[in-house]
Amino acid sequence: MPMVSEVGLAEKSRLDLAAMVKDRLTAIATQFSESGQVTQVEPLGNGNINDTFLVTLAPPSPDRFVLQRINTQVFQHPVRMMQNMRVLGEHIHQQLHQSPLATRRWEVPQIRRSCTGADYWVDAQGSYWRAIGYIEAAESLETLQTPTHAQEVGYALGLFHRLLSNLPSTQLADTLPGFHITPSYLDHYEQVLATGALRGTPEEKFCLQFVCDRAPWVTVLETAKAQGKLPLRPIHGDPKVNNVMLDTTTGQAVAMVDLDTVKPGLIHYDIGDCLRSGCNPLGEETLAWESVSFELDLAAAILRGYIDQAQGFLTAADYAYTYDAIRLIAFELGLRFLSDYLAGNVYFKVNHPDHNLARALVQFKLTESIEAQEHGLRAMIQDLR
Ligand code: GN1
Ligand code: MG
Repeated sequence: MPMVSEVGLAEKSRLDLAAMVKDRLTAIATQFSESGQVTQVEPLGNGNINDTFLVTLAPPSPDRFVLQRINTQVFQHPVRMMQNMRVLGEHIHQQLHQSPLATRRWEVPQIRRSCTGADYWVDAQGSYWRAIGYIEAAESLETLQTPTHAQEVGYALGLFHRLLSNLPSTQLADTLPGFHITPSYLDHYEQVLATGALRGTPEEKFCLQFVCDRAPWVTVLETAKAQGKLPLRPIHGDPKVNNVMLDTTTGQAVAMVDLDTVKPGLIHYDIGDCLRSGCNPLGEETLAWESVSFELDLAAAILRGYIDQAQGFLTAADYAYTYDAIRLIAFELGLRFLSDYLAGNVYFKVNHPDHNLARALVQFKLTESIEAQEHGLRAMIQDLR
C-alpha cells in the first residue's frame, strides 16, 4: 500500500500532467480560432485512429469545432487528405446550390483554416492538426436503434454517393493505397502469422481456420474491378453508423462526418462497411461475440434508404456484387483486427492486448451470420431494385 503522502504526490503529478496537456491543447486549438477565445477542449467520440477533441469558443462569437491530431502512421499524406476533403466539400456545395434538397437539412463539415492560412497546422513535434466545423443540433449513435434510423443511415450514404456521382474519381488523391484491397490484407496477415507468437487458444484457432476457409474468395471485388465490371468512384471509406449525424429533433440524417478516408474506390466498400456496422445490434466492441448476428430487417431498411437515393447511378453489376460486398467487408475488418493482434497492436488503438482479437471474433461471427442468410439477402437485394 502506498503511504498517504505518496498517493498525494501521484495525484498531484497526474493533475499537473492533465493541466499541461490541457494548456497544450488550448494553444493548438487557438491556432484555428481566429480571434475567438478557447474556453474548453474535451475529448470527443471514440475513433480507432485519430485523437479527436471538441473545442468551445467564448462569446462574442461563440462557436464549437472539432480538433484532430491526424495519425500520420496511418494517414501518411495528411496534406493530400485535406485536399480531398476540400475537393469533396466544394463539389457537394456546388451540387446542393444547383439542386437544393427540397425539404431536408444536409451539411458538409467545414474545414477551418489555421492561422497560417493552411487547412492544417504542424506543431513543434511535427504532429499534424486540423479543425472542422461541428455539426450542431445533431448526434451520432453507436448502433442502429430502429428501422427508421437504419433507413436514415442508408439515405445518408446514398445521398453522399449521389452528390459525388458526377465528380470524376481522378480528382481525388489515393491517400491510403491498399485501403479495402482485401487480397493485400490477406498477404499482410500471412506475413504477420509467420512471425507472430500464437498462444494456441481456442479463439485463435477459430480465427485462423476461419480465414483459411475463405482465402480463395477474397479477390471477389478486386477481380470484378480488374475486369471492368465495377468502376472506381469517390467513396467515403468509413461510413459506419456513428459517422452519420442525425438531427436531434427530427432524427433525420443531416451529415456524414469523418471524411479522412475519402478517396477513389469501389462504392461496394462503403455499402459493405455500412451494413456490417449497422446490422450488428451488439456493436463491434461487444464481448458477447458468440451471440453476434446480422439482422436482415435492418439491412433491408438501410438498403431501402440507400437505393432510393442511388438508383439513378447503380448498374446491374453494382447490384450483382452487393451481397459479396456485405460479406467481404465484415470479413476484411475481422482480418485487419486479427492481423493487428498478431502484429502486436500497432494500427488500431487498444485498451488491452487481446482487444483486437476480441474485435476480430465479432466480425467473423458477423460474417458467418451473413453467409447463413445469403439466400435471404440476395432475394432482398433483388426485390429492392
Ligand atoms: C477505423 O478510426 P475510425 O474508427 O474512424 C478504420 C476503419 C474501420 C474502423 C472500425 C483509416 O476507423 O477502416 O472500419 O476503425 N479506419 C482506418 O471501427 O483504418
Ligand atoms: Mg474514420
